[in-house]
Amino acid sequence: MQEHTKIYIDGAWVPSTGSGSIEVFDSTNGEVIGTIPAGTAADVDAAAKAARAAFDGWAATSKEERAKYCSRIAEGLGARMDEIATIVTREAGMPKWLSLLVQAGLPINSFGTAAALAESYEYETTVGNSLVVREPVGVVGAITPWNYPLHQIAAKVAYALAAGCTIVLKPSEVAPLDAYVLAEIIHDVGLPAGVFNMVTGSGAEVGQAISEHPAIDMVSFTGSTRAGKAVAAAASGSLKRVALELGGKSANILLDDLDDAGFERAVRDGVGKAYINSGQTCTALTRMLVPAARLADAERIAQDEVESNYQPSDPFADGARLGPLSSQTQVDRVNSYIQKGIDEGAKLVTGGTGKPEGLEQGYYVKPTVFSDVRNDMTIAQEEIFGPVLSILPYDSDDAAVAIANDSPYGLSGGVWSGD
Ligand code: TXE
Repeated sequence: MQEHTKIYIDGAWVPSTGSGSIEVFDSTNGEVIGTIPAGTAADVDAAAKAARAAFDGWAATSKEERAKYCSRIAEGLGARMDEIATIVTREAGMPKWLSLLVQAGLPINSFGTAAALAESYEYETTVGNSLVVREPVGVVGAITPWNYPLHQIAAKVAYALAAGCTIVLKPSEVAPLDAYVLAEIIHDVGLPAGVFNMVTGSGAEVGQAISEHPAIDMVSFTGSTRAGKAVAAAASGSLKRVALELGGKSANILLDDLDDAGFERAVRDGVGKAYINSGQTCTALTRMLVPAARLADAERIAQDEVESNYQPSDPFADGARLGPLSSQTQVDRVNSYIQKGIDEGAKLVTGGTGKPEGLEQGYYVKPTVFSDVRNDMTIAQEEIFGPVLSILPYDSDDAAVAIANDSPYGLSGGVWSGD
């Protein structure tokens, strides 16, 4: 049980001005594993002022100095990898062995890459008789989600620090415990006060306050489309820069020139690319497009792959491939999409609604495959964010491309060919 009672502002652990707290749940059994302060707009104001005050000094540091801090943070994360992987597996449900590589590994990589980039980047270039100078944007607000919680934080914080920006971070209230590890490491490496600040709390209060705050020059957000729109609207009042990374409904096109072995390999790989992190991945390839003549083969292979290799289990168990989702809210959301797929007439190949057998505790759902999906069905248009794969038949390459592009999303994509 981790009871956090402080937030991090101006180089110090301080209490929130509010009195509320938010519970954090263990995805494997639904138990409370921690609490964090429900921060307030006043906390964001204090953090933004600290970041503003620290900005001129931090922006003026040498690139070597900024690289040194990023490297030290990477080392600090490296020393606590196992702890980070365990926390994120509890928060988000990814199998522990994979969490070590991805959830703990990627943040180390980000800080390491940022260190190298800070040193090698050309801040000044000459174009004709002009000198182009690249400067840090200022104070950056970072609002992050729960699916790859520390990776999403690192992917914003590391590069902002390297560029000479100062930061106000709001981690996801669903998966905030890993962010405390990072803040502790940042404190231990002695980053100058005010360069990094962390206010925990809800999106509606803390996220909104960051998006609105006039002293914050840019907001970088990853999360739902709904919240992204709220961030962009709130940010417009101060005309700050906004970077949004929202969802996806990406297509994986299997072309008709694949031989049987290639087709089987592509279908099995495609299941994995839809199911990684229990489908809680913005780039998940959730629409598999197959030649109509091979639809039955695709169903048979996908069913075998899911039933042989992707049965849900405790993510800490040996050989775990598919853990739970991150919250009861997501379980309800994913089950309601599965029900919609059934109601709208898609063919249920495997899975369905409800709890998998023997996994009544925790946020587990049944790994599901639908076939004969039409692209106008809800399950082909909306992001589900669970282990739910839709297989769609197509008649020609052009038709496949048209189906792939017939989506409000545009994040990712895959193509398999024998050539
Ligand atoms: O995310 P939220 P939710 C998608 C995915 C998922 C759905 C719902 O489809 O099923 O979103 O997830 C903060 N102003 N993705 O509702 O709420 C919030 O506190 C400012 C895809 O749980 O968007 C958290 O820090 N901030 C995505 C962050 O937004 C606000 C990853 C993300 O949570 C806010 C997550 C507001 N008004 C969900 N409201 C991806 N791209 O990978 C919330 N937040």
